[in-house]
Amino acid sequence: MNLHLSETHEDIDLDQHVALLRDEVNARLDLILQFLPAQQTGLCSAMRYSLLGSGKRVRPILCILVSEAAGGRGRAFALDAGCAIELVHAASLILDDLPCMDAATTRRGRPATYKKFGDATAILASIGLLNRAYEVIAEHSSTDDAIRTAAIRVLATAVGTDGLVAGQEIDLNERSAFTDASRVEGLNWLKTGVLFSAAAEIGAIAAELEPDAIRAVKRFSRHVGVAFQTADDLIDQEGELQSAGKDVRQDDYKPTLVSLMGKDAARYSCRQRLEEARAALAESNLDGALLKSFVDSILAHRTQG
Ligand code: GRG
Repeated sequence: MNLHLSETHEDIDLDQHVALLRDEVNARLDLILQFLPAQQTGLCSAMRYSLLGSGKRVRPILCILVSEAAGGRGRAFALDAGCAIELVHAASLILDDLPCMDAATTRRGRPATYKKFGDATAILASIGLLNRAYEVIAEHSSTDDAIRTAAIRVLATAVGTDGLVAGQEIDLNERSAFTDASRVEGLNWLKTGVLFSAAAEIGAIAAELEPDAIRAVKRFSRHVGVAFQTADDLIDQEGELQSAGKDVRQDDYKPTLVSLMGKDAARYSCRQRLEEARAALAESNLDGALLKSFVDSILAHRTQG
């Protein structure tokens, strides 16, 4: 679905627009993982199972909304690159659930990938999704090489030793000793913030924004990503498996902002982050009304006391 650019953002119903974006992303993800009949192996099934479950698609929607806030420039690329980010996210969830990591049994309301396909196929499916992600961006031949290269670089950095893998290593092997909320926030940045930031930055790159605007978009998404992880920690403590669609109370023996500061202070921290995000968005000079409402909508239910 394309945003009708003649409409002002105030005229657009956010929920309806986000629902249409989610449908558009889901349809694209399905196409991205179409395999030829000869390739229909357990591995391909595991990749589709992990990707095409009931994810909220927050990261691709963020990527597309940034390009739409810039007038829709580069939107087709933002859609595919956003989907690539969702592939990376799905790859990370497969690994995170493994017995050697979080040992979670349920994801998106159904058995974790390793529970259904076994550990080995789950690991291979994660690697398959990760590589398909880079392929999707590289294949977008109607987009300039410089834009595709920049997007791949941002995504690779987000996955690597300044991002997800570093966050996961710290989570598994260092976090238990944390007593300081700022160290937890640093970890939240690596585990979750970087991928949010990559999504928004790639949307900005797709729209060919000026460097100052890209920096403001990155600041905006950094605050959103860190707040999202704190909200996720609140879900872990307050949610139920049924509504969360995944195991809860996984963090009972881990330091989180919630365990170190208490629920009210964690909520307050989310609200502060939202304020910072709004300020950064205003500095970007984008038409950010929908972005702001979207971010409010994904965080609001957890940040209210
Ligand atoms: C090599 C890709 C790769 C990763 C290796 C395992 C790992 C390092 C990182 C895991 C990081 C992780 C699981 C962070 C948690 C992020 C998070 C808040 C997940 C929940 O996101 P939602 O709520 O979930 O967007 P849905 O299911 O809606 O997509």
